Amino acid sequence: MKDKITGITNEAKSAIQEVSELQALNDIRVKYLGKKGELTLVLRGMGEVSPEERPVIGSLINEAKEVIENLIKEKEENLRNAELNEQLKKETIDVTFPSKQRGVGSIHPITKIIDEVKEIFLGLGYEVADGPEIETAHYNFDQLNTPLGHPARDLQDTFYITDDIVLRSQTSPVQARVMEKQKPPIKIICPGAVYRSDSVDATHSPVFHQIEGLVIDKHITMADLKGTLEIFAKKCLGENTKIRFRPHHFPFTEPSAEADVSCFVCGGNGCRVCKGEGWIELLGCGMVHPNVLRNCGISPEEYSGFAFGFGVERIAMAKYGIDDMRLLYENDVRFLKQF
Ligand code: 2NM
Repeated sequence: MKDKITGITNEAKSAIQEVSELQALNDIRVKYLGKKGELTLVLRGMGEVSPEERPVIGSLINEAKEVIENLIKEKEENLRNAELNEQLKKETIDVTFPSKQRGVGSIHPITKIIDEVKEIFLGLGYEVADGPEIETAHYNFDQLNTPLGHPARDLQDTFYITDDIVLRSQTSPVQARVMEKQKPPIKIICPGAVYRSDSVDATHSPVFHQIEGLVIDKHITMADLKGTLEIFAKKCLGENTKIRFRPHHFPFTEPSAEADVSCFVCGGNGCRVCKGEGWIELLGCGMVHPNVLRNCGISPEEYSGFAFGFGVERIAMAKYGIDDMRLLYENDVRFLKQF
């Protein structure tokens, strides 16, 4: 009986030593310690053992059981550790491995111009205002002294959503909204997208960007307008830049003017960029029409103001020497990276 127990124990020991998988180890547990396992069978055979030997054999069986159980437990721990190590090895991250290179983007030239202009006017004490791109005809036209029948309201030029709702054709409705809400003094610029029913070509796009400025206070004159635009032109295009006004017409300003700047490429001698003129058209401007002030609840007897507006794309094209507007919307990174 003793030899049988020792035999089973040794057999179990070498089986446990050789096993290399958890499932097989569990089979060993069943084989030796299970309900029908070999040690259990020996225990059942105790009837054949003499009464005085029984306690001795009993404790030998228990001892053998404990030894096997401990060996299995130890092996199980070893196998689980080995499995974990194997998994960790597979999942190792080599932090020295070169990473995938992602190209760093760049600021779009349109955004760059808008940021520069904002910076200049914030420095002059202006605030930045914005408003809806889907506007009512009331704010886009009526409030701005652009009555029914005016060519700017034509279906050919403006995107109508209904008779009364349009995609804004300029950012001035933002200024009309501010004038209604805010008591003067008002000093704002309004950058943003505007929409006109134009076909795409090298100098036109149905969506483009504008920046408009507005100043309303007591005693504002055309001299303030001219001085402001001169400071702006110098800061934006270089300290040697000169400015000139030509008479023009806008429904929302009176008098109105277009302002040119001396060519920042040739300094005014004439070159490819200014087409030999020495001057480049910069923006439209004027003194805010008394009707516009009245429409927005501001007394033209008490207050006056100036306004100006320009297309951001046109400035970007002149400043960066871009000859086709479509390049600004294609978003080819090889083009955009140049600015
Ligand atoms: C321009 C040219 C001239 C303008 C006028 C106004 C407002 F709201 F005060 F009436 N905002 N912007 C204006 C004046 C815009 O863009 C070429």
